[in-house]
Amino acid sequence: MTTAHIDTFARDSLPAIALQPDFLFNLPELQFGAHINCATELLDRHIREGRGERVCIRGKDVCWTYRDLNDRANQVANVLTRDMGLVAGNRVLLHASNTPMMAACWFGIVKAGGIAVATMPLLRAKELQPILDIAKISHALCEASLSTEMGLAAHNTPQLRHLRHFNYSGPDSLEAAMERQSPVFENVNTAADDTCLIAFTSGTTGIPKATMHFHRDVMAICACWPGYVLKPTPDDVFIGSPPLAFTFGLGGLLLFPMSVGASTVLLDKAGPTQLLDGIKEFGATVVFTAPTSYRTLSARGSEVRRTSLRRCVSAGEALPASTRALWREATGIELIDGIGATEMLHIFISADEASARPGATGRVVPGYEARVVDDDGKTVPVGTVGKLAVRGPTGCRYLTDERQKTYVRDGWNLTGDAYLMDADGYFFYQSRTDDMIISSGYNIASPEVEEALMQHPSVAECAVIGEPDEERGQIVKAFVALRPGVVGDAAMVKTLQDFVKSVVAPYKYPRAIAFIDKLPRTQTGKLQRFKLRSL
Ligand code: 3UK
Repeated sequence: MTTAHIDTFARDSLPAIALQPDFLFNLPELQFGAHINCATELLDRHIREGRGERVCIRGKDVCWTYRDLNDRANQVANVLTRDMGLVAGNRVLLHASNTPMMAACWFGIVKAGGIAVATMPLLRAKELQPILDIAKISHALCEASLSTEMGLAAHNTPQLRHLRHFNYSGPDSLEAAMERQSPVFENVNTAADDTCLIAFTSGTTGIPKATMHFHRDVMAICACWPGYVLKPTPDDVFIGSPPLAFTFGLGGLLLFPMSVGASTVLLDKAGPTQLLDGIKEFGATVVFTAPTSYRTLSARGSEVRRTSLRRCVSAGEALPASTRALWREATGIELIDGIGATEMLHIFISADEASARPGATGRVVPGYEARVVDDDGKTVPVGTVGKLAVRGPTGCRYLTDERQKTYVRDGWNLTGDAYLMDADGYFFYQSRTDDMIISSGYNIASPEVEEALMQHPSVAECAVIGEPDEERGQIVKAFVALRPGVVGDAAMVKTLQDFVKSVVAPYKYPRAIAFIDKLPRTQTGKLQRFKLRSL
């Protein structure tokens, strides 16, 4: 395939073929030609096929049709290539909260053959800096309200040559530059295997890892999970909380709705309250958010019942069976759980409402293969805990990173999760492979103890870790946030310990319990167990 990239940095930074995972294209939907620009498929196609006047994106005071978004994305592409000297293959940092303009920028970059590197809005200069360096970013588009940290990071980055701000009305704004450009642009005819986005892992520790994804990969995730599990229609209205910088959000709130010609609502702030307000205001039918958000919102189930919501997707963290039950009782809706990863781009194990089973993430998504393996990479018997290994049309390609060898073994992607598979092919999450607690020789998965604790009415949230112990190697320690009005005293410790013993095997009970106000989480909503370990 002939690349359209003039700047070949991304191609030159791919892992050696021998270190890459196997890629499978075993579905009729996965037969791709040599050239794809995913922006052409997801955006221009709708206009070409007569759907230009349908609503595409809504946000605060904004309602854009497919044609509106396409015009703006074309103007961004013209600004990038004519004013800012972008050539195909250049990396463009996109630093913004979820707004329609951020989406226009994403498509503008991709139309121009650039590589979109979206970053979480709350990142500080110190966190933006390594991203600018690792991806060798030459251009940046930044929301004006985030300009301080962006400016600090840009200051120390000589290769960053062009920076423009948007979501404001100054004469030097991106919008002002767009006004001077034509809304017509001929999308660059990129190769199916040209990189179109670099996503940084939300990694809880260490140097961030940059994962590279092709135009083909974007089309592959649109062809697999949505069509087989979510089954959206063009009349669906998508909404949710994950940032577009997190591939869970990029897929769920931008790529998937657009792949079927549906509409999406982008909220720049999407805590549980704003999310529920948004669902009501925009008549949303499909929501994407994390387990904790469903837990919080279940207290307002009767309000949810009065909305038009019909599909609720949970990912990013294990979904406790108790949260699934709570949501169903409160709202009448069965959650769609799915495990995805930045390395895999999106969800590869999941179950729709009809086939969901409590405690299981689901079955492998069509297009993917999954198995549970031992340390030698051999498949373990049904019902045995081991490491999750997956492969499919997408997979891990770290940008020049030694850790490629850890994530990919013998063509399979190892996600770092401990799972077991039952005889029906359902996959049950146990823990992160490094979060298995070994106490007096017993293997104890933190989430199982957390699940038990969460069934107690006094517990709002909790997290369980292994604490070093002379006698037992490790002991189970729980951090518990109590519901308002409940007192965290010695009697409560005893109550919770006895409760856990009554729900799961007694040896799993937390020998130590500490009460805290709030659990430490990443911006993608993941629990930071390592922070608890250092408390
Ligand atoms: C964990 C889950 C149990 C698991 C993601 C959907 O979370 C996403 O990507 P990340 O790179 O993290 C990947 C890791 O998160 N995880 C995610 N979902 C589940 N564990 N059940 C789940 N349903 O440890 C995985 O290895 O931040 C999720 C779509 C795109 C994504 N990038």
